[in-house]
Amino acid sequence: MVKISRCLTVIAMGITMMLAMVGYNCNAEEGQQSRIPAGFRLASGGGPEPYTNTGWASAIIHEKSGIELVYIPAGSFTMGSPTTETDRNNDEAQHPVTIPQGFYLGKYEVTQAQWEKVTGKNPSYFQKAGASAPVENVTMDACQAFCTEAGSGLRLPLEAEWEYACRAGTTTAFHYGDSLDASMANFDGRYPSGAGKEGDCRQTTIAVGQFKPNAWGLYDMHGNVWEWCQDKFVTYPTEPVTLVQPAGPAGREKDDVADRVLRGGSWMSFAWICRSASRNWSSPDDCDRNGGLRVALSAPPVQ
Ligand SMILES: [Ca+2]
Repeated sequence: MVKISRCLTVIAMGITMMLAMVGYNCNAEEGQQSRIPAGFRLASGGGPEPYTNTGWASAIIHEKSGIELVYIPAGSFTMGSPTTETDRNNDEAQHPVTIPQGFYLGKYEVTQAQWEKVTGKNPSYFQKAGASAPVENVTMDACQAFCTEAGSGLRLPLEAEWEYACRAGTTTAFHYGDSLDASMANFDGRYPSGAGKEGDCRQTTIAVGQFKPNAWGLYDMHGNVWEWCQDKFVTYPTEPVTLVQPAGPAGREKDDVADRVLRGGSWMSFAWICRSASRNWSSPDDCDRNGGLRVALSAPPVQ
């Protein structure tokens, strides 16, 4: 009996250790279990993600930075824009993309306060916009370093992850539909799209999260600041792509200055530049007051 009891105790300890290794915690509020990555806690109201039954939490907060991320389910989508889309560019050729693993993406752009909490500095041009405005004036290299310093596997999203998450199942020019005006996003409202009404250009970044989110709960995917992606700016393939999602941030060789991708448009962009499929690029060591970031985190299936 004693032997059996000890044996059961050892098994129970083993299971506990295994669960701890994958960050499997209990969401007391919901009475449901959610898998939470190490270095994060469950966000208020977050239970198991409702899309693909992986057990990963639907929303988590990074302990060190306070950054909140939401779960984006695995799936397939058509990347790029149809030739019928108004004001499209010819670098947006449509092609099928499969996102094999769910992942987390920042609910908001990284704010000035979050950047300063991790790095001790605030390089932003628009500091008067406040601590809740997105950090800008950051190079892609600085964003990679930020992710490394923040730790816990935070990284920049891949371009395909970004567009997939922005669309959240939509096929229109914006996740809102085919119209965009200054009541829907922070961009140069003098140049709206579709049925959007002409408005003003705010001429500054503003605090994140002031407009409606998309279907997956992401804010400011259109406008406010451009968002750096991890990969190089390349011509799209025509054949289907299955994404290889990285486990963490990637640096670059010193002499590798190939342009990197930025997405979503900024406070000074016209609406058509803020479209879901619209692409921008810059050298990884360039920065200006239009460019910031949103972080991602891989969430692979647990074996
Ligand atoms: Ca943005």
